[in-house]
Amino acid sequence: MLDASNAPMIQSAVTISLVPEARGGPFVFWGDLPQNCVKASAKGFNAVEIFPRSPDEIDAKELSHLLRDHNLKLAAMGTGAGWVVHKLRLTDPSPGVRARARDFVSSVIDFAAAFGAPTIVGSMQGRWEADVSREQAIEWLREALDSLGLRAHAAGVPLFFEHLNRYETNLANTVAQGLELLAPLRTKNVKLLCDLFHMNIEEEDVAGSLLEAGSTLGHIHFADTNRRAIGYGHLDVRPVATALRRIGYSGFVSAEVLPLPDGDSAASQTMRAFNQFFGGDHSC
Ligand code: LER
Ligand code: MN
Repeated sequence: MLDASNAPMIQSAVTISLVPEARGGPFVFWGDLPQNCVKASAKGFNAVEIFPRSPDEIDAKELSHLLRDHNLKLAAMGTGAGWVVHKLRLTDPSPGVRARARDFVSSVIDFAAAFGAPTIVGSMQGRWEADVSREQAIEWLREALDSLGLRAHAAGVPLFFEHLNRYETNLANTVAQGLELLAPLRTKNVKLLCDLFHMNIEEEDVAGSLLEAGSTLGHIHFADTNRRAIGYGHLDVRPVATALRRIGYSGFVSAEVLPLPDGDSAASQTMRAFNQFFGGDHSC
């Protein structure tokens, strides 16, 4: 999408978690999809990013009406519940668990794609440990991303791979490692999700790494250094916004942040920051 100056438009999104087991996690709104769509729209967000327990627990017709009635898009769907609730990982030593992990991600891809939305693989990447070597885990992860990326492609949407900080995975922590992981895939349909919170921990230069991601960047989790709303921490956002414009990024910046001091305040602060850095004036 382009604005009047022909610069690609970056759009805003806010997270809604439908996973009670993830309480304490970095999501702005929790439960109550209808009420939280009303809030997201009232705050001025372009889209919502939803984390379901399982797609079977969402009524697609109801979601479709909610998005239409509140003029919202579905920015993406997360698969974190695959790990948090169902203990599924794409690199689990058990072939049965790996197969169920793929099935879970596939079910989210199929559901989200009907809304034109990509699916995120983050925590479900797992980690290498015990009897599984790093090489073996990377091979399993690449195989899974290849087949899930092809499935998403057939459904007309990308698949997002999110590299995480060292406390959550030992497979891919940086943009460079994410690009190295994706490079040999047969499909080019897997894009990087860069979460500014993880990047603040792992990257030497957050803006420089976004430039390195370039056209492989598919999605941004818009979070400050302390995982609170942008502006409640000490991230230097200006070079990040400049880097996103330089690579012609036209996706969502999505608030995946702690609901502090409460979800409404985190959402309002995110929109203030969004308008400051990505609103009409592109000079900053
Ligand atoms: C987990 O820390 C995270 O950032 C999520 O987006 C992963 O699903
Ligand atoms: Mn994230």
